[in-house]
Amino acid sequence: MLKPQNSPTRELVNLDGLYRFKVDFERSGLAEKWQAGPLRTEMEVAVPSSYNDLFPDKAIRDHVGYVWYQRDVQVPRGWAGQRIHVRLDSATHEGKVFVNEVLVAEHQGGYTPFASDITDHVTAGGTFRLTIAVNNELTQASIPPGVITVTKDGRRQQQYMHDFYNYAGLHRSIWLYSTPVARVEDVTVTTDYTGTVGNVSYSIDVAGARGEETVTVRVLDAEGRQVAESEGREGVLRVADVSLWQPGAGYLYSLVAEVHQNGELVDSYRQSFGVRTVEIRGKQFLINGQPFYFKGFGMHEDHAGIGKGHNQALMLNDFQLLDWTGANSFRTTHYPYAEEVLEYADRHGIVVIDETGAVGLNTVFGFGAGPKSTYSDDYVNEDTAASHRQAIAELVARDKNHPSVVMWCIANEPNASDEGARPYFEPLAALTRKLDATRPVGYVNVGFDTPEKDTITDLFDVVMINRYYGWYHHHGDLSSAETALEKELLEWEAKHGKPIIITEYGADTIAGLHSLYETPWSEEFQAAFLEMNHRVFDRIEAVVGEHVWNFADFQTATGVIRVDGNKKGVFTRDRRPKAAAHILRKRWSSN
Ligand code: GCB
Repeated sequence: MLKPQNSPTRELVNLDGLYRFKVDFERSGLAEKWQAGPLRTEMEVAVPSSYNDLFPDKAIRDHVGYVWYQRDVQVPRGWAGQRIHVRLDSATHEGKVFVNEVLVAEHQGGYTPFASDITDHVTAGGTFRLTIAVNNELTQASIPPGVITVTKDGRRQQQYMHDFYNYAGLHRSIWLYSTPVARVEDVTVTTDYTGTVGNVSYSIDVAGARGEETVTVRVLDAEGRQVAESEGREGVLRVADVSLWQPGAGYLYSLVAEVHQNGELVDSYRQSFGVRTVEIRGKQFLINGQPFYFKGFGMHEDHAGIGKGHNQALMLNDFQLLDWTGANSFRTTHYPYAEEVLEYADRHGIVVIDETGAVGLNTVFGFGAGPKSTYSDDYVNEDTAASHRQAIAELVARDKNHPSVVMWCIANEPNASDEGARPYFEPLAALTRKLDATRPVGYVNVGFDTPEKDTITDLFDVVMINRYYGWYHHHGDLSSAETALEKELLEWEAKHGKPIIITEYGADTIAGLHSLYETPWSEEFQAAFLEMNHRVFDRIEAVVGEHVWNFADFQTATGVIRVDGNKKGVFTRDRRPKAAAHILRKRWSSN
């Protein structure tokens, strides 16, 4: 799915800002058609942001159901004769979009964009009322899944099996944009190279065509010089003296796709891409034929005040801190991040493992009185699978052209040992490969699904495992933890003979808590914990990466092991370094 842009033939208006806001406590908004007129409310809310932490009101923070956003929108006068679209970069977790009273788009899945052609409902030069109903409910039919329970006194409560707060709202930008009638609808670019020549395979989808359109493509280098051109909706372009996209050096080309009618330019869309290859060979992960070692973090889109709202300044600061630690990569735990994050990674040569929102497909963590078995009618069922297929398809559709993305991760810590796991995951792994044959596919394994119990890792290209020896196992005993971790890693290596990435390892740490005895929760313990893990990783040939959990402290649902959130960050939530950050900087900057 193409990101909207300004081009010689397209215009883009950003609709971020303050919206009228109403929480649908009585769950009556849809029946009463709140979209039919101005929302009756004094409240306003900021877009982009999570709404949860903006108001000093527990009822709003804990609300389970719809909230409503509304604003008036002016359509530029010059857009007469064009197609006019509205796009939401995300609505978490479900969005319904109304233009005046008409429902123009509905979308499930809180971390991928959706758009609607609203030309028939608006007029160039006129205004319309944009209303968006956003639902934060997680059910068996959503990714991530969840369960809603009702207390004896009638309060609805959201339960979920993942360890981050269920922030909701309009976390990313809203756009109004114009396109020509006949237009570039999609662009797919895949690359490799032969010697010094880059091979750029492309395919262009055209929408709204009458039949006589022609398509041309041009490749521009980073300085804007044309280095290749071709005609037709698909083909292979050759780029001489190619500059590769490399980890640490994100060289980008642009492919300009143009649609012509009777020799006249009608649409122009510019897609950036990098020329690089990714390959698994034996126990190695190769980028451009060179072994790559992942150094970095699992992260979260999470900040005080704005929750999961995207903010360019905070994003930039996170990237600067990543760079300061010497990290070369991260995983988009546990959902697709804002596209601006991937664009930054593309430009700066940062390697990304791109993950769907499929987290918490596991009842072993316990749901109170909830479902006992993961793959069952009352938890992960055919509805979940359908949403999971959609989540994978939308992730690939959105992110396929990002050179920074070197691998798809289709789930985090699902139950991989129950008999339902293989029938559930086999088709999903196959689907991902069918949608994109150029990138390895993985899933992330949970600690209790050991090499013996796991039934699905062979379906994937890389072994990705989260291991907490010294924290959840052998808590505080780093010596026993070291032995146990090494033993298990050797078992994975022997069983699969594939590269292993340690996708999570970490210890909760209270910034400022110090200990002479390396006591858990102290900064000294976190540092010693990481050093123990690193000693083991360095002894295992198949280990090709280490992603610390987590980059920064983050908010979670409250729980007996969560004091104002998860404290495994090597930075605090306001991005101050704990002692461990210096350990990483030393290790990662020196090799
Ligand atoms: C995990 C999960 C992650 C949690 C982490 C923890 O394995 O993947 O989402 O936050 O453990 O800190 O327990």
